[in-house]
Amino acid sequence: MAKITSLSAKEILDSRGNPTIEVAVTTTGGTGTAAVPSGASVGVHEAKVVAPAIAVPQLNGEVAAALVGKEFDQASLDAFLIQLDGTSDKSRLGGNATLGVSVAFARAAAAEQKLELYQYLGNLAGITKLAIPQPMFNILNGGKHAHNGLDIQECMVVPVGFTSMQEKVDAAAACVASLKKILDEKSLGTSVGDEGGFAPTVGGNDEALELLAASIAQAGFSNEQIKISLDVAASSIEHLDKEAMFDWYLAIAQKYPLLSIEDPFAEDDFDNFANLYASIGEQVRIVGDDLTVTNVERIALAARKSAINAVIIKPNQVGTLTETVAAVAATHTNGWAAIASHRSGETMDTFIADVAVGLGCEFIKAGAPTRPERTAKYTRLIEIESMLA
Ligand code: 2PG
Ligand code: MG
Repeated sequence: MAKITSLSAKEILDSRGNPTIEVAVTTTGGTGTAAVPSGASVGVHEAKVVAPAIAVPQLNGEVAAALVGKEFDQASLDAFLIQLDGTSDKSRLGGNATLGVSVAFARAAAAEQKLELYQYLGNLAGITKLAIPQPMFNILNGGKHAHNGLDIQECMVVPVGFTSMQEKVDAAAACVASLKKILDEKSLGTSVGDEGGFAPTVGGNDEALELLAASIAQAGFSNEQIKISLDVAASSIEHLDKEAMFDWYLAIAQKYPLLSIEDPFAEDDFDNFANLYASIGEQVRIVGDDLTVTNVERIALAARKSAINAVIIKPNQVGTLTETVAAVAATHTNGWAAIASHRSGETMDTFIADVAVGLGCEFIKAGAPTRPERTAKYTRLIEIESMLA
């Protein structure tokens, strides 16, 4: 238990220049701050974001008054926040506000116990053997993160054939360098999207995959060393031709070293997810993000429908760390993989790296290895790796 002695919040800008919130919590024996990221491709079932102009005064007023002077552990704090909010989707205080308090408190409580955040989270989740998750690097951006005519939101390289985190980061950076060269040669443009990956003007999904595969090959890597993952973010695609996409997924699963496809269909289309899983699920991971929104009930629904075998874990989709722990546990109960994820609008806060390690996530995606708000997460993982050794 830790007694909260002060709580304050302020507005900061995220990597897109949009306002977001930073929360500071002090307990008797520790302090912690947390900055909250935000999405562009936001699922309709996610916890709601309350604008910082409203959330910050609520945090500094009502929430601080309710919490200061009281003793909590993580579970009782998060339960208190849920009750104080009083809605099913955190639309009164905001999932962004509750998460800011939840993570800032976790950091203060961890400091009080002289633990790193990932160790504190490992204790919460009951994970005894901590490991570094496999990173997925989004080096080619489309969809709502780029507005470059490419439907697919994220084309990722996944360096599986390497041992250390540093080697994986270096391999991804080598792919970025070779992709830049290819784009320059083809005069396709090397501006970048929200997550730091290139956002060239390409002819379509096939060309994007060809460019990605060429970047891997020209960097000198084999199909065994680097796999490919996609986040289609299908709910963000205006005119999704479901049949054509289904056939395309089957085709690319044959043609490329495809590790996973995230949100191949819209966020309530469990049936098409299930059809795709039945067709290629043994070979390619079918991943829920907008489908499952880090929510145990949505994960249970996906299990009943046999729709997926991996789940994106975004703490701000649900709004507290305790609910995030529960979502990862539900994912693992189904025998699926958990993929911790940043958001497209990020800050310099690296808590997602600690969440990934502490909760035992098999994978993490934190964008391209190119911009400080993205590389900060990978650098934190390198640091954690050295502490685990
Ligand atoms: C996603 C994310 C993060 P956003 O769809 O997986 O990459 O994007 O934060 O815009 O929802
Ligand atoms: Mg996604």
